[in-house]
Amino acid sequence: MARYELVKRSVALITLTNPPVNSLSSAVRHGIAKTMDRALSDPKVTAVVICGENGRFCGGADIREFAGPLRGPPLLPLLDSIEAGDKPVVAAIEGVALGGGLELALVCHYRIAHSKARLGLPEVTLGLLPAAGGTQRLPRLIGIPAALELITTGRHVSSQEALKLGIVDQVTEHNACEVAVEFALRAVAKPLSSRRLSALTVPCPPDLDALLEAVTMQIQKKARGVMAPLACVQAVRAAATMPYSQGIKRESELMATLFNSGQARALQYSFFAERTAGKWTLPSGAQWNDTKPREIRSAAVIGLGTMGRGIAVSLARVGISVIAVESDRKLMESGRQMVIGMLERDAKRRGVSASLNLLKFTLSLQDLKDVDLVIEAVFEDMALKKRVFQELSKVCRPTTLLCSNTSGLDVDALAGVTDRPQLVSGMHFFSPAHVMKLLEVVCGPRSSSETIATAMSLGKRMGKVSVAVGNCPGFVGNRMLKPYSDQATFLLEEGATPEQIDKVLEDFGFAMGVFRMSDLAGLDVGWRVRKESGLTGPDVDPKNPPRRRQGRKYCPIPDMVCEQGRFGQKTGRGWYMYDKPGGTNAKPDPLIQNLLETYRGRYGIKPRNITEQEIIERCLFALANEGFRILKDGIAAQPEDIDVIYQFGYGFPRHRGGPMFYASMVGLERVLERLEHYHQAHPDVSHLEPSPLLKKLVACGSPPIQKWREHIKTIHSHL
Ligand code: 3H9
Repeated sequence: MARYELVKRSVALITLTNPPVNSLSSAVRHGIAKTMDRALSDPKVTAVVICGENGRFCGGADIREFAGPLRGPPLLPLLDSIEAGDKPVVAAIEGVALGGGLELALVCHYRIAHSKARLGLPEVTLGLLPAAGGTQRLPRLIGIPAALELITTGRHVSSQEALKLGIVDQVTEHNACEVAVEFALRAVAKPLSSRRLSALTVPCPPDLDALLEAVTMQIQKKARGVMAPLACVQAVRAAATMPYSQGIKRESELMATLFNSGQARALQYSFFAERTAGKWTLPSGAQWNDTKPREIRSAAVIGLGTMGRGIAVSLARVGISVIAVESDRKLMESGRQMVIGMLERDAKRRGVSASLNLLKFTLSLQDLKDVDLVIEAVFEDMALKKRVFQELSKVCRPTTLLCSNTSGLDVDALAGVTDRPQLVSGMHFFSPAHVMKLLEVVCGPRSSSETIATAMSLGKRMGKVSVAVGNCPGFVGNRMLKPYSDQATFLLEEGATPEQIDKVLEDFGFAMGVFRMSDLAGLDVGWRVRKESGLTGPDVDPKNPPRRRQGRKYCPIPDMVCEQGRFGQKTGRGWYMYDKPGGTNAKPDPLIQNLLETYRGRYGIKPRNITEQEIIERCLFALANEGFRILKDGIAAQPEDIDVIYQFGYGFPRHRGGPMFYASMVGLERVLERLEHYHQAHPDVSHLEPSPLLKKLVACGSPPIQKWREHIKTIHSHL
């Protein structure tokens, strides 16, 4: 776990060996303690170099160990003892020095970084703070403002930036380890006292209080209700105002509070969920690690609406040549302007040149003969999509993969009109597609493992978090959205207002409440879907719209809002009013208040006071309940997939883990009991009826979320 060698006769080279990221597991800490003792006690050794195996210095504490009791030597005293040693220690940083890895480097007396290395203290993203002295040493090294920014955001910096900030002493293009050994030999005769960061005084800015206040306000605005960044500010304040020995105590106290919080558990769960989500398995048994994806060099995007434009940009900026197809010259020209503008802005932001030469625009599908993959992004209309797929099947070479950016239509029905159903899958992007990180890869029953592997790997290449899902109406994300938003509109009928519901959801941590999100997405989208599915239309009596349709409870209020031409932000009116069409500043609208009062009066509904607890429970437990159904139906393979989809596609707060993790934290028994309660009160709302899987899990003693899979594995999977 820590290898020891003597090099150049007098330098002890300690190599951390815990693949893949050389995290500081108990065995590694033990290894460091042992090898450091050996180096410090061996008179032949004049200096020490610490490096990591396989070109990675260290990815920090072993996050998996946080779930159990502490074993092995604690990190902080171990690091303090390295710094206190009387032989120079040099960190040779290749790959990454993150979290505890950077804290280890900070107790070394010198730091040499490879030019491609990345450094940072990302503990805050795991709901923690750098508790092995990081909050106390970094400010002493680079000053309060810079340290505060790095610690509260968890941002990684390049080695070049680290050099500018003063975190590292030298950046090299060569083998960092070899350079560090030479450096160590030169450092032998030099005094170490000024290299021990804990002994330095903090360069304290005169306006410390104002600075900390400003950062606190910024955090409260951006990360509402999130504890860790605020604790980081307090720890840095301690560094600025207390001697090291007291500051470190404060750091530990703050860490203890965070460590035991639900937020830290949720954020660490989220870290692993994001990685687990990429590991798909199909009913055939084929899986992520035994199926080779095809290489995609060229792709086509059909339709240059909002989605198509974002998809074209996502492809081109990772070096894939793109043919974009539109049906009419005017649309094609405006699409071209927008795609070029988006790519140019994106390239400017990233400091690279825009890959405009990769783009081609055409009116003819005939031009797609030779592309490797097509992503269809036309209107959400099955007949139209089928026509496109039929045409593609004729035009493209037989090996071209055909994907649909549908948000919920039957991918297998599209596959069925082609000559290559095994090469068809869904690639459901989220709007705006070049910004949003989520990609649902929809596996049809006939999609081959190579098709899924290729779509998943293409997603990864485009920087997306890709999740494989089964084929059913709405897939995972949009299928779950329905009960969630239905509950919100039923609550309006009963006495709530859009702003009340949104405030509760936003205080919970959602980026946007359900009504503000609908206004942003456009209310006409859902209206069109409801009309197409026969739920509303010209046959409905506008004066007395029925509240039961197709055998279920139905809330006509969203249709009534649309009938007034209120489609959300784009029309300047929706659930809220805006300064102008396209405005984003949502204000409560008395007309909506009026509409709700008239509606309740018409149906004799006596408005009641609705509590925050009821809003949370009805919206979020209904959301999770559908998640349990999705798991049982085999549309998602594991709860982590659902949670990742909700975090990256629907603004579910990461520090709550996602709807399924949230349900597990509330307690499955409690969720079941509340759903039963609400279903009793609303027996005509089927999505409030507790799902069989939820009941089964409760009957099995509510196992932890990581064990749910064992209770669903017998069910037929669509994945
Ligand atoms: C800390 O240090 C606390 C201290 O301040 C004080 C304590 C007292 N532990 O991301 P990848 C796994 S908190 C355990 O796919 P990449 C990961 O799950 C820690 N496991 O690779 C995956 O497993 P699998 C602060 C870890 O190349 C595999 O390694 N540190 C850890 O895209 C590959 O990971 C951080 O927050 C870990 N620390 O990215 C850094 N790190 O193969 C967290 C990774 O089974 N790590 N794994 O799915 C990262 O940000 C990225 O993993 C890294 C590599 C950039 C290092």
